[in-house]
Amino acid sequence: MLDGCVPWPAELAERYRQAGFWRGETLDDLLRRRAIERGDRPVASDATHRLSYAELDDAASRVATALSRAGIDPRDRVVVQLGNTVDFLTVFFGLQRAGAIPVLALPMHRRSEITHLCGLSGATGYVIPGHHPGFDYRGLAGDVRAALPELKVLIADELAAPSPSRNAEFPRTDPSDVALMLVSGGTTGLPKLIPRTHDDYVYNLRASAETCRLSGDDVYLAALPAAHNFALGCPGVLGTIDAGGAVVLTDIAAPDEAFETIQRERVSVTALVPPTARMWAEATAWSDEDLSSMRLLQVGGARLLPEHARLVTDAFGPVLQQVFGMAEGLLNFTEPGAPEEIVLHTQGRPLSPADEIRVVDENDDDVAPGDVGQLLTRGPYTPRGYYRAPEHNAASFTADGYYRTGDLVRVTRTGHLVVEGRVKDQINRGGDKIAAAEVEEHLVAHPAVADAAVVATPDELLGERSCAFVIPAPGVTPPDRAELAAFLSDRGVAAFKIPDRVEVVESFPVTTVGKTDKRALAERIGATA
Ligand code: OOB
Repeated sequence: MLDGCVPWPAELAERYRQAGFWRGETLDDLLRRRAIERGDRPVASDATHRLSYAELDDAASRVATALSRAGIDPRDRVVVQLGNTVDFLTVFFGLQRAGAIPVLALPMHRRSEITHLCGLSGATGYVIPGHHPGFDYRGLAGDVRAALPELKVLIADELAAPSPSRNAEFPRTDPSDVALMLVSGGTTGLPKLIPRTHDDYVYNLRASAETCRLSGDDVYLAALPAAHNFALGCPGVLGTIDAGGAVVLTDIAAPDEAFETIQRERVSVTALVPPTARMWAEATAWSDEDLSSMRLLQVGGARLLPEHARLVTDAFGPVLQQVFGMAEGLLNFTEPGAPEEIVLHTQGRPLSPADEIRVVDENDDDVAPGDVGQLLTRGPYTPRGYYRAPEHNAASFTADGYYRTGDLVRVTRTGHLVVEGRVKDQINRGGDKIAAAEVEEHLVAHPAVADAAVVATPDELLGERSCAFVIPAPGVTPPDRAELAAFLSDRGVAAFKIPDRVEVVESFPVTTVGKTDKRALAERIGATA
């Protein structure tokens, strides 16, 4: 495995192979195989492009050839920042064919995040869209290159452009090596990278597709960013391609547009975060589009309240599937057709028979069955460490390789998980994850801020929003939200991380061990909101 990664123990890896979880197949094998079997069948479309399996396969070869000409070598990391367009897939599979490793940044990441991801991954390249309505990615790339002058900036549509020269041939990648890196939601200063191997990720997407009973007849709508694990491989765009189906990509999740797309393309499966699912459910009341092709509506990324789950089933029929997953691996699904009791009130059951789950107290002792505790997990698609992060790994994984999810769960008698809260210092803003510490570090860089503590506040629509408590530096005018928002934007912080609310205080309440008592702070907001 690539240097800087933590491999699974050899004995366990052998067991995963023996049991057939790891098939020795690469993501490139997957596309090549489907291209032979399904040639002219449609694989992907967006607002302006439509590709067949054979065309995607060919585009992947062109991109791989162009990457290699640009000096991208096998095992090089390449940060990819593309929205939901066909280019996302041609670049993703082009990198696979060239044996390079996509590092999947989110479209909303900005200078601060991208510079960090390029630096941490040691990326040699950074792929951006050629044209993007509403945001200047070339300008962003210029800013990033100011910090990392060696970085090669590559334009997605130029990579995929037809070329008269012959496509290069590339050696096959080792299936036990890293196929891609996902960005973690993060709990500490800056996002971490999760290396996912071919073996683990092919299993992840194929097992997800099986659980969702995907077939070549399915049409998957990617309305969440394809760079996010949920829409990428759970089963997402990759699971759909593996099943021989078709993928429709869009950056617009608003119901008017999405419903039109569902009707036009006969979409059968999609994945949403809870606030969008609720918006869609409400919108069915006044829409007259034919949505009868929808057979599976996945909702995950943040807690879906039972009353909102009910809204969704009332609006769309019995198509709801709750998904509790994480970029770090473990996925839980409610089974299609499961009783309402399960679909409305639980976040699903672990995907794999080899997923190991522990629910523990603060001493890492198992809680009594059915009690709430911290979820630990390991298994065939849950990596053993973040990339180049030994110190962080020591805190995020147990000595015997369990990942500490930071989620508080209980397990029902049927083996389904219910998410009850979390212990990690993170805000879940409608599915977008914000590491409190990351935002705090930016805030204290402001000359008028002596200290900062960022907490979640309840929100009717998003579930949570962020509130920054700040202690002003002595003798200055305390900064207000507008001032701090502008400051964070200037520092290149993604917009969703900018605190929704700022409260100026003289001091922070402290716990008995002298740490900032964030729970007490959050309660203060609860009282004044
Ligand atoms: C998904 O992945 P991430 O990496 O953005 O976030 C993972 C975290 C979980 O640890 C949990 O705190 C929260 O998001 N979460 C949920 C949830 N699904 C995720 N909390 C409550 N209920 C749920 N259904 O969010 C993700 C990855 C793959 C599939 C689905 C979601």
